[in-house]
This record gives sequence, C-alpha cells and structure tokens, in this order.
Amino acid sequence: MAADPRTTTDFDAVIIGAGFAGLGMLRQLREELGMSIQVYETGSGVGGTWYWNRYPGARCDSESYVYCFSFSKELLQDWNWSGKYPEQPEILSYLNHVADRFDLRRNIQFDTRVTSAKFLEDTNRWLIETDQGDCVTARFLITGIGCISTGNIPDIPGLDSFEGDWHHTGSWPHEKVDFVGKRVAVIGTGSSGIQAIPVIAKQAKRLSVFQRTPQYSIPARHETVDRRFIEEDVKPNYDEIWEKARWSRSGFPVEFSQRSALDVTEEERLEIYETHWAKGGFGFLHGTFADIRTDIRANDTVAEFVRSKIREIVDDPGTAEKLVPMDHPYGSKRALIDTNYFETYNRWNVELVDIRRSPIREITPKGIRTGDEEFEFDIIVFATGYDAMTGSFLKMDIRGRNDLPLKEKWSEGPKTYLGLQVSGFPNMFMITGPGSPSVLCNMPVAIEQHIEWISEFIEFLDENGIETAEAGINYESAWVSHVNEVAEPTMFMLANSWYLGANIPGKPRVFMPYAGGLGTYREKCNEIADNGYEGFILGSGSRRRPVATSAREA
Ligand code: N01
Repeated sequence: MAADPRTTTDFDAVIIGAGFAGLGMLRQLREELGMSIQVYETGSGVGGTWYWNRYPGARCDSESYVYCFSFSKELLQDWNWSGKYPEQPEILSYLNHVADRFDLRRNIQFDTRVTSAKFLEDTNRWLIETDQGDCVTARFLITGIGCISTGNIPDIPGLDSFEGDWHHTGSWPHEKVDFVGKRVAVIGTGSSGIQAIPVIAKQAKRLSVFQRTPQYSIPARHETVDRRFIEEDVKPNYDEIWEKARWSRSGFPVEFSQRSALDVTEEERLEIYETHWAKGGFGFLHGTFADIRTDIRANDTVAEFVRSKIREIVDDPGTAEKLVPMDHPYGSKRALIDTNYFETYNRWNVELVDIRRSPIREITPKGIRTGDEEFEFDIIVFATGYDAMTGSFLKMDIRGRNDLPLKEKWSEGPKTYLGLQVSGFPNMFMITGPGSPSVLCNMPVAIEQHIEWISEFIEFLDENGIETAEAGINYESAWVSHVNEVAEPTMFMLANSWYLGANIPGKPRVFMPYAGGLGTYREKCNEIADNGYEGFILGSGSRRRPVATSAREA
C-alpha cells in the first residue's frame, strides 16, 4: 500500500489511550528513549477507566498504596491516599497530578478517537486515522485502551422508548445524577453493580435490582487509610513492597496460602474463613487455602461458607435464597469485595428481581417489563459490564500485513504472543492485551511490566538497527495453547464470565487472560528477551527482511 498523501506528521510512536497504560508508556518512551510520541484519547481528560467510571460508589479494590505507578520514588513519597481503597475521584486526581508533574499533556490530543490503523508494508509505518480528521504515520502503534472499556448495553427491546434517564456505569455523566426521591433500577450485579447498589439505595425512593447471576462477595472493610501503616511500614519500604508485588501471582505484595482446605479439620477451616472474612478484602481469596482455586471439593467448602454468610446477613429468607450463588464455584467469576452489599437488601426501599426466573422482556416508556410484572422507573442504571479484552480493539479498523483486519485474525478469539503482539501486525504492541495476566492482577503493576518490557524491546531494536518486530505465528499459536492449558484446571472454566466472553452474545468462548500468575509471566517475558527476543521476527530495511530469529522457526 502506498503512503497516504494526506499524512503530515510521522511519529516514532502513536499511543492510543491516556489512562494508566498510555500515560506511563508516554513518559517512558519520551523521557527514557527520547522518542517523538502522539497520544490520542477519546475522553476530554486523562484517566481512562477512571475518567469514564464516575458511578456512585466507584472505587478500586486494590489497596491504594499499591494502586499507583512505581517509576518515581519521589511521587511515591509525595502522594497520600485518603482511603484504604482508592475512590474514583481520588484516582482521577492522582492521574491528573501525574500528567501535570511529568508534563505529559503536551503530547496528548483529547476528544479524539482513533478510527483506523493500517500497517503500510512499503514503508514499515502505521497509518493512523482519527474521528477528528488526523491522518499520521508512526513506526510503532501502542495500544493502552484498557481491557474493560467498551460498555455492554444489552439489546433489550424498547430502550429507545424509555421516558426516564438511563446510564451505563462505564460512561457515567460528569454532572451529578440525582437519585433522591427517584424510582431506580439497577441491572447487573458484577463489580460495578455491587459498588453502586448500596450507595444508590441510600438516596433513591425505591431501588429495584435486576439480578441474573447471584454473586459471592467478601466484605472489603473499607476505611480511611491507616496513616501509621503508610508512614512506618509502607513509605520506608516501598522498594521491597514493589519487588514483592512484581514477582507475586497477582501484583499484590502478599503471600499466597499453600495450605489445602482438605487437609485441616472442619473447625480449623471455619476458623480460617472467619478470620479472613473479618479482615476482608482479597486476602480471603489468597490467604485462606491454595486449592480453592483448583479443586472443586476445596472450593465447595469456601462456597458454602460464603453462602452461609449471605443467609446470615440477609433478613428475609426468600431474598437471601435468591442472592445465594449455586451455579458456579467461588472465584470462577471476577472475585468481588463489597461495602454493605448484602446488608442493602435489608432496607425497606430495596427489592431484588430474579431475572433468571423471570427474564426482562422489554423496556417500556415507563420502566421494565419482565415475564411476570411491569415496574415503573425514573432512572435505569446498566451495570451490565463490558465487551472485555477484545471489544475496544475491534471497534477500530486495525489492519496488518496484506490488509488483514484484526477482526478477521481474531474471529475465533484473540490470538497473541504474550498478550503483547499479534503475528502479521508488526510493531504493534498491546499494553495488557488478551493473553497477558493483566485483568487477574493489580493493574498498575501489570501495566508497568509491559511498559518496561516494550521500552527495552524498542531499545534493543534501535541498538541493533532493526526496524520491525513481529510475533512469529508458531510462537503465537504455542502461546494461545499455553494460555488455554493453564486456565483449564482452574475454576475460571466453570462459570459464564466475561473472562470467557460469555457475557456477549456470539462472542467466541475462549479464556482470554493468562492465568499462570504475574511473576511466572514476568519470568517468561524476561527469558524471551534474554534469548534475543525469541519468537519475534526481527526485520530491517524498508522491506521485511528477517535479520534474526530464534533457534526454533518463529
Ligand atoms: O461487569 P460484569 P462490571 N441482562 O460483567 C449482568 C472491573 N471493575 O462492570 O453474571 C441482565 O462483571 C451480568 O450478569 P451475568 C472488574 O474487573 C473493577 O460489574 O452475566 N443482566 C452481571 O451481573 C470487573 O469484573 C472494579 O449473568 C446482565 C453484570 O450485568 C469488570 O470491571 C469496579 C445482562 C455485569 O457484571 C466488569 O465489572 C468495577 C443482560 N443482558 C469494575 N448482561 C473495582 O476495582 C450482563 N448482565 C472495584
């Protein structure tokens, strides 16, 4: 394909997205490698997920002291979080602070959506176009578009006719949504729903929760940050904390239990569950028993414990039974932690509608009609999740060699090498792409691992006069098989989750993240780099000419 006559600027790299990934990558490549960078961001400000997810109760379930960048020791010492878990407005302030402190805005064009990116084989450049009429070229195309950013609004007949307001949690209005005195519906009880429901319930006149799948959830035990812990245990020890987080299974500086739930007495097991329930947070998942993730008999013990807690918390036995998850193991969907989620069903103004039993038929001008009943609402909140991991890629027209659309390449599910590159799409890097462990981890730690690895790879290419790097097809196939093999014995395969694309009608059922753990993944990425970037086809000159491949045919 010939160079497009409309292009005016050639960059070293175009980065899509200005969330944690895009901001970190921009700083790294500009400051450490001196590259010319253009970032395109759809939003009017930085923040990515945290720019869009402004729904009531939105906060992260990673503890705040590790939900941040680690590249600047000064930043780590200067920034003070106010909550144990960081709230959306504070994370957004943090990312704005990062953008200002490192002078990142000058390379970011806001209010601009990338619509297409095509690899030009005659020049080895990416041609990138936006909805604002930009048409630029770049040697590298780097996506920082998030894994959970393309909202899923179910195709329910009649939505257009609804006379009230409706919002999706992932594209929440910037203006305050006032629930006071309103009849509100929330559809969906995933991470977003269970955060929003208790907060909306306190304001609304009546709240009806439309639940398809009951959830296991553990108390977060959210509170203001423990200043003594931060000043005495965290800030002086950040180096060790990050080292531990980087090599851990999930990007947290914690120990994983090695115990089996089946090797202790029932009494001991209950005591361990009770202790971790009282402490709250993800410690319940990693600190109790190792085999709850892999052995269904061990998992049954934890599932039954959480079910008993739900029955204990919820006053009305009928409502409690509707809330008790019976159809999937604990931890097979994204693990949830909450603040007063189950307690909220004890409020007089909250009702639970079981749409598994009586599905939503349509949205009417006045509200929602299920098989059994018609409900009237002023506001409907869609907490219905995302076309995760692939949706944001496939919204753009990305084409690699031979004009092959990514959509076609991924028609049976995403195919990547390490979740970093796609064969046939040279010099395109994905930060936290499908096939990487990102969504099973504390995100900033997973993101920084990719940022560092990509930056070192680009440095290697430059030092060796190599123009293009492209995942070899055999290595890509082997990685896809490995991702499946690792997921196979886990509980993840036993639920209909977005990890498997099961929430989107027609999406191929493929487990998308790498479940082998961040530390193991980091080790594999490092080994590949140490072996001269094994599995990548490295080409130089204006035509693709392999100059180095690994011992095995890439
Ligand atoms: O989305 P979800 P989310 N009719 O897909 C239901 C991250 N996150 O936005 O389970 C009726 O988890 C669906 O039902 P079912 C985190 O990684 C993090 O809550 O598919 N219902 C489910 O109940 C998380 O996993 C944080 O049967 C429908 C809900 O909607 C990811 O983002 C906070 C439906 C969707 O749950 C996504 O979370 C928020 C339909 N047609 C998000 N379609 C924190 O760190 C879907 N549902 C705290």
